[in-house]
Formats: sequence, C-alpha cells, structure tokens
Amino acid sequence: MVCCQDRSFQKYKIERYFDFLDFDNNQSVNVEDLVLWADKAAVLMKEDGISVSEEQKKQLLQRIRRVFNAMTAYGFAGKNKQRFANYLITTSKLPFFKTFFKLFCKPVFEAFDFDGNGELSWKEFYYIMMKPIGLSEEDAKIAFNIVDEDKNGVLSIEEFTIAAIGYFSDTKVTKYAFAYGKIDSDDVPEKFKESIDTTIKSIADSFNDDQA
Ligand SMILES: [Ca+2]
Ligand SMILES: [Ca+2]
Ligand SMILES: [Ca+2]
Repeated sequence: MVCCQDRSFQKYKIERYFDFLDFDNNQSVNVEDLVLWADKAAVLMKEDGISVSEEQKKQLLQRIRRVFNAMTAYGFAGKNKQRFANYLITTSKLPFFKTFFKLFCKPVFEAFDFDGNGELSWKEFYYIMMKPIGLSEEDAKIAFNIVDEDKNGVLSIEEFTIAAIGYFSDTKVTKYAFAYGKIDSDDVPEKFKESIDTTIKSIADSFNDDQA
C-alpha cells in the first residue's frame, strides 16, 4: 500500500544530506552555507593546481546558489532539518516527481560541471561536490563508481539524475543510498541495518569484479 510505505530510511538519507549542506552547523541551510561551500571548492581545486580566477569563483557561487534554490525551494525548506525532510518526502510522493526532479537536477549538475563540457569528471565530482561536504576520497570513489553506470569514467546528466532520484526517493535500501558515500549501518533505523550491510558487500564485490 502506497499510503503506508515506511519512509524512515528515506528520511534518514535526506536528513544526512541536510547535515552535509549545513556547513556552519547552525541547523539551517542558507546562503552563508553556500558561500562556505564555494570557497572550500575553490581552495581544494587550487590546492590541486586547478586555477580558479575570481570571476570563476563568483560563477561557482552563483551556480551553487542554484543547487540551494533547487534543494530548498528557494530557501523555504532550508529553515530546519524537519522542514527539509518533509519537503523532499512530500515532493517524492508526487506523481510527476521524476519529471520534476529531472528539471531540478539540471542546474545542480551544471553547478558541478566546472568546465561546462556537459559531463562530470572525477575531479569536478570530488573537489566541487563531495570533498567540500566532508566526504573522504575513498567514500567519494565509491559514490562515483555507483553513479557511473556505464563505467566510462565520467558522469552524464542522466546518470547523475538517476542516482539523485534514487538517493532522495527510494524508501528501501538500493545502491543509490551510497551515492554520497558509505552509510554506517549503526546509524540507520534498526530494520534497515541488515540490508545496508548486504548492499555494501555487493557493491564491494562488484568493484572487485571490475578490477579483475
Ligand atoms: Ca547553516
Ligand atoms: Ca566537466
Ligand atoms: Ca558514465
């Protein structure tokens, strides 16, 4: 029954993402967090020898603002964690959710596509999207491999969108639960612990197969 679906795992994932976005840990997601995000991304790229001009940094911030607008309905849902979770859960129940989320993902994808070539390289994914929100390189690699469905080493907007839809709307444990790195099974609602562990294992096995 659709009405009685258990949303606790979906809620857990959404709240986890909220914590990622709340850079200054003040329990709300707003423009100040985005400035910190864009700054961090620019610093990380510079550290890796990718030059970021002032103009590009300004552009990066503008683009990250689009992520904010899309994820928080122009600030409305960023006020606190509960509102953010309610907003995304409600949205995910709408019949036209996938179409809506595709529109939603486009500016987000473009924000991370620093060189604007229409795909996300590993560096764009790691330095702009994942490392600033606190993911380790190992976790980001797991995430990248999961999202890179056709294993061609770059992420297309379709791959990115499918993974985002999975992460934010799947109520059961799927591989897309790991699209923002490993989830510790101790943190999730009790009934999902076992499927988290088996999914982690099957993801690890599939990586081993790839390398074999
Ligand atoms: Ca904040
Ligand atoms: Ca790119
Ligand atoms: Ca790909």
